[in-house]
Amino acid sequence: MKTKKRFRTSAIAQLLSLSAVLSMGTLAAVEPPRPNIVVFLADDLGWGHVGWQNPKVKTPNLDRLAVQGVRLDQHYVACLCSPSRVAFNTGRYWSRFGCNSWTDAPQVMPTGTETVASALKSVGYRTGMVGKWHIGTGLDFGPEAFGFEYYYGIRRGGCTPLTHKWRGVGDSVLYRNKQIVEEPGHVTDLFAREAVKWIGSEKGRPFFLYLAFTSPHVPLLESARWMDLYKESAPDQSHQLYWAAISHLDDAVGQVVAEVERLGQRENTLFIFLSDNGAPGQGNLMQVDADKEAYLNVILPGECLPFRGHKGQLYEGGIRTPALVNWSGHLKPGVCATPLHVSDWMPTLCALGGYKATRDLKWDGTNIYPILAGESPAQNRVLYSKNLFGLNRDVIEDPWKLIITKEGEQELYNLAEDVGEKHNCASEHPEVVQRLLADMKAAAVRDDDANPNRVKKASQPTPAQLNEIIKQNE
Ligand SMILES: [Ca+2]
Repeated sequence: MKTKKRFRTSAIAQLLSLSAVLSMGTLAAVEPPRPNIVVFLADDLGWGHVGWQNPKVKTPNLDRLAVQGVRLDQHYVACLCSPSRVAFNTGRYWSRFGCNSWTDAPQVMPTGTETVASALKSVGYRTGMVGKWHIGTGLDFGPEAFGFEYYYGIRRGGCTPLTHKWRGVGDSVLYRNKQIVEEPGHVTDLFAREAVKWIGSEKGRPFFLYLAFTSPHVPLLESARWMDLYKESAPDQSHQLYWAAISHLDDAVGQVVAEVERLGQRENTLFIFLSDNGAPGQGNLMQVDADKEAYLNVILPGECLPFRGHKGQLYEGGIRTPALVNWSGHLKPGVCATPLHVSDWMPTLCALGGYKATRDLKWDGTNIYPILAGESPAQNRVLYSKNLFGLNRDVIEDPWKLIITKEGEQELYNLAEDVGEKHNCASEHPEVVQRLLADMKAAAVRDDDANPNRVKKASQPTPAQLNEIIKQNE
């Protein structure tokens, strides 16, 4: 039975507030635990493509974390790669940085931006990143510049899984710190190996590991070990390949968890699993210019049932992705139905790590640990998002969601009654539309206040050009 970590009566909320006030003196004297933190980020893994949401998909390691942890039923990200990553790392909406779409710009965040890694490092954490950065391809604007002591991975949008090249041509795009490396192996296995090695490389300091997989983003190439898992059960080759890649990723997650257990750190370690956007619905060959015959020529799944839409769209399928948090012995198993946002993790992890900002970091996110722990009622908040070069926007205020499309149309949905976003009720609730438009306008005030690449509006693509770019690129 679902345990909703959302308090529905004001009486309970008042009681909790009162008890919080009464116990403040006691709480203030208690040192908070400082857990190790491991964040797994999948790339293009949509709703309904993990085992705990769909028994056809074999993800035993993630399922264990989900069932024994807190499943986040309404966790929002951007509809594309780079924006979600900016928000996770900074606690701010991506639009503050002008990062409203995928980008291979050398710099995405201003030098000196406080990130989860730099904050935790400043309070004694060991910080390591393995995997896809994608928020600044320049060597001076990579993970090393934003608080990570160790880095192994790729700085741009993707690579071929076995040759580790952008679109399969040129040099390797795999780095260890600032050195390009060439080594054999599937990128998912290399990331697992590197993460496991890094975790055990030092004792003493608590650690923060950010493991951002390139999978199941195109191009996918999986061996028989993973493909055979779905030989009989997948409805088609597209699902067979996508799910094989996800099971492979799950195995990497299992290796990291096993290493943490081996080191006796299981109860001292908080695990988070997220995906940066919905299922792709894109051609597997889209980013391959060499050895095309090695890859399955299929369109990868784009359905994120029961939601509408997929990657690149603001419907739930594009921005509401599988997510969980697990901290054995600290967080009770259950389901959190509160709307949460990827920008919430920085304030949350900073609070758990004992970091206190000495200047205003202008966070849009908020510390959600009290909600996850069932200690605090859900907040009534507005979640704002600007996407696809700023051409489409949305605002969510439970249960309402207003989308302004790139054509300028208004779409209003009541997510509590219509999670599939089938019925645009904007004309039935003009007052809600007006309120949410005002919220959107207020939230947009700080957009671009940390944008190192200010782009003039005139240079942004038109909707027609945009559709073409989307088709050609991601
Ligand atoms: Ca992605």
